[in-house]
Amino acid sequence: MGCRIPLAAGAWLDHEPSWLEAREADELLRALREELSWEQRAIVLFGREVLQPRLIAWAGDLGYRYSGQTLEPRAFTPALAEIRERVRLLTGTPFNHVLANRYRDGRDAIGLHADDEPELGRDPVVATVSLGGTRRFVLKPRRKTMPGGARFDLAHGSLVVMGGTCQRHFVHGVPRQLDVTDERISLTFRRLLRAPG
Ligand SMILES: O=C(O)CCC(=O)C(=O)O
Repeated sequence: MGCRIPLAAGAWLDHEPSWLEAREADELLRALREELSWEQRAIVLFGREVLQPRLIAWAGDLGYRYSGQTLEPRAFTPALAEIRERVRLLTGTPFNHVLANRYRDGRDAIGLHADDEPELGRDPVVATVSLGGTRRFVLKPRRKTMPGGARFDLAHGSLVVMGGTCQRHFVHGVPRQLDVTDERISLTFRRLLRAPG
């Protein structure tokens, strides 16, 4: 059974810990490891080029620009197309882009950030499927005066959907967890309204 975590100022987050059955999640993880072209890319952070501490792959009808890099349009593989359709049926959002993050172990991470690129529009819905090792998800208000936030584990086969004003008022991330040795892959589905200008 999933639950909605109510947040301040019109933001919301849904968490379905066992969205996929274990067998389906295992099969998807195996397919993604094989089908996707994984790479470690450099991004611009505080004006400096650094390697992202994780591998990425993606698929999308339009290019996606974030953190000073552009991901060119790339076809959805069969496994990505199938899971995108399932996420669309649940959320009602016609996602046209997916960014896959591969955390090789607990040393890989993604810092606190918002998915607030202009191409996503004002209040985007962003859905994340988690596969493999369990990692901690952290959501914090941007302003110290705003209440709320969340911190919970993302299990194999779970789904998180952020919506409303979440990207305007909150930042989220997956911090380093040095005790974690398992690999994790996340699929973050977005709907781009236009190509980057
Ligand atoms: O791996 C995750 O669960 C989060 C990924 C994320 O925040 C992103 O791709 O923007």
